[in-house]
Amino acid sequence: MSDQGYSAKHIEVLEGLEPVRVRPGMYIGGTDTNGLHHLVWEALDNAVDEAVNGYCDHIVVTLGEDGTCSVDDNGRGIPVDKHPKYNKPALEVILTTLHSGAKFSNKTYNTSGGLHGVGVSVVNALSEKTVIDVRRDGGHFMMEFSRGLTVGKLKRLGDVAKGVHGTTVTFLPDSQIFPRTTFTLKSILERAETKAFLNARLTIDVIDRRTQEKHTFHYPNGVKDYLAKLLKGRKPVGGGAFHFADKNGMAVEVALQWTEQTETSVFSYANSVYTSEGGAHENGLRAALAKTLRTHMGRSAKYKNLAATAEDVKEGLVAVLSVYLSNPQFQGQTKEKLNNPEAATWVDNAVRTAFERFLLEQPTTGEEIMARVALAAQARMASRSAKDSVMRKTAISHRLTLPGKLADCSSTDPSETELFIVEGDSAGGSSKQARDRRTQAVLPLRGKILNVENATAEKLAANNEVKSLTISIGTGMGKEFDYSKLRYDRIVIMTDADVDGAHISALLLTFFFRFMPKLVEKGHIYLAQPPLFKIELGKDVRYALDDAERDRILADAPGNVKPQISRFKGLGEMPMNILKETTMDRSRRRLLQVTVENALAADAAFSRLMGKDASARYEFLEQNSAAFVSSGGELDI
Ligand code: 0RA
Repeated sequence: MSDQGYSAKHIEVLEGLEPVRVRPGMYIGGTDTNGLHHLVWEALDNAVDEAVNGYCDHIVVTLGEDGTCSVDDNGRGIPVDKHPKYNKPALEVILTTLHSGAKFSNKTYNTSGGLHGVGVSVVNALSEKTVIDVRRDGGHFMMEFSRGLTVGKLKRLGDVAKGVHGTTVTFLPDSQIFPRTTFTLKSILERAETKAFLNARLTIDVIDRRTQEKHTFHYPNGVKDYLAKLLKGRKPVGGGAFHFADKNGMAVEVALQWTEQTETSVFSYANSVYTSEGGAHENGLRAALAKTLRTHMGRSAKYKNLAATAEDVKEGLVAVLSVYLSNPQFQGQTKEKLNNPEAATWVDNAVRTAFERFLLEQPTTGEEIMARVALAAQARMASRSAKDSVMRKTAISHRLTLPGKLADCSSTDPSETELFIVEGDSAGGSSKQARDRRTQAVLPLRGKILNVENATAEKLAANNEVKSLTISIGTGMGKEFDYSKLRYDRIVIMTDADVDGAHISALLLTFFFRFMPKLVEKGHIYLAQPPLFKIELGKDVRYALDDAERDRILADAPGNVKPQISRFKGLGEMPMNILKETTMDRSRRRLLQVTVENALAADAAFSRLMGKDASARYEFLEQNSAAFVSSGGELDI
């Protein structure tokens, strides 16, 4: 309180911020660590607003050893001249009145974040001490506050050189309000990085004087850089990202790419404020992508009969959407939803035009995006009709209804168990003997499982082999797939080392790719490598997977002994001990892990093989069955 005593204007100001101290939760969500950091976000957002409007390109956030946080910007500086209505410096009004100050008019603050309508006065209300330092109009000014009140008058400390301008807001959170007043560097770094992604010309330094750490964020490619970061560790579809910026009227910027993953990640912002609940701008984006892709697919002979939904279009999408508008309305539980209806139409129209052009100009990428959407649509359709017969059973009582022919292992710890899928009952018999009963399960499938590529969803759902497989694995399939229900760490496809065996492997892989892709992505699918030849070199017995390995072994063993070569007809005829030693025993076997680099490319190969085109199939089989894993296989000994 200043020593001037109570004047009418002071009382007005005091009443202004009193509610914030009485109910801080209403303004910053709570007084826990999240609430504490809200003060930083308010201060930072004010500085970022200056950048959004083109007046500022450098912000420095400093965490002091004394528990303060300061946000410095080189924006216009908070006005210090007398506010006509209140007859006191604008700075004072801004700091001591709710819903006032920086955002008083659209004229001064063209695309102000508007934030949650509270701003820097809330920081003042909830801080033991707030110091505002302003460089503006050739002068260097300072004013101090405490718990929402002024502490002395605005002071002019001296002159600043022509062209120097900016604001520094330094505050010490009030320990009477916050049980814990320690700032978390990591949260501040994340926030600063995002703001830098959304404002390509802005540089944000974060300095932690408690630890002497310094970080600088500057992303000249803006949301494109943001997208690149989001795509790390994911497998993108198509040759490049779609990026688009439109500054006519409302500013819209989008960077997006589809991935092989099934999750969707859309990060949307309005005036650099994160809208976790989406809203109008996000709806506009979704509508534009769905409409454009459906139109585009309708023109393609291959996809025109596929009724892709907006959900199918969203699958695997990673997107950053940033809009700037002059009067943002935030709504919803946490005020994190954009509610301006005009934003939907605006984004929809702008994105539709640009995305349509992108698809036409980059036909290869366009083709891959359509294939990705088609994959989602197929999985959805298969999953819907298979749902009742397979997924429900799996979800409700998966252990109780395990298929009779599954020889399960005794361990129920999924991290150590393996499921061997074997071809036919006789191979099933010998592998049941050769396994480690504690950790290895065997599921014999009768002959060839259904051709997944050609089957209708109904047929697939009714197929007994598919049912046994899905229930044994435990996860369900398609949209119902639940990774947490996986019953085995490794799923090993074990088929004969011949063309028929390769065909069955391919059918199973197609099934996994289409209906349980995550198992492939996460490296749970393996191909057993049963030998084709036994080569006896006197007492030395060797096994070879194929002709080439046989020849190498023979070449390495020159002349001393006459080799005895025998060829196994199939797993069923392989003696139990040999099956164990060469193919199943963890310490001696070889396994090929299916880590397909590009599931879509593999899927196309499967389509060629499994589809109706018999000549393509024949050609493919003739070439080499091992080509199924050619896009990435690892030897595991
Ligand atoms: C009101 C009006 C103007 C700028 C600001 C507030 C302003 C507020 C903050 C808070 C942190 N940094 C800030 N920088 C500027 C515009 C005044 C003009 O037209 O010059």
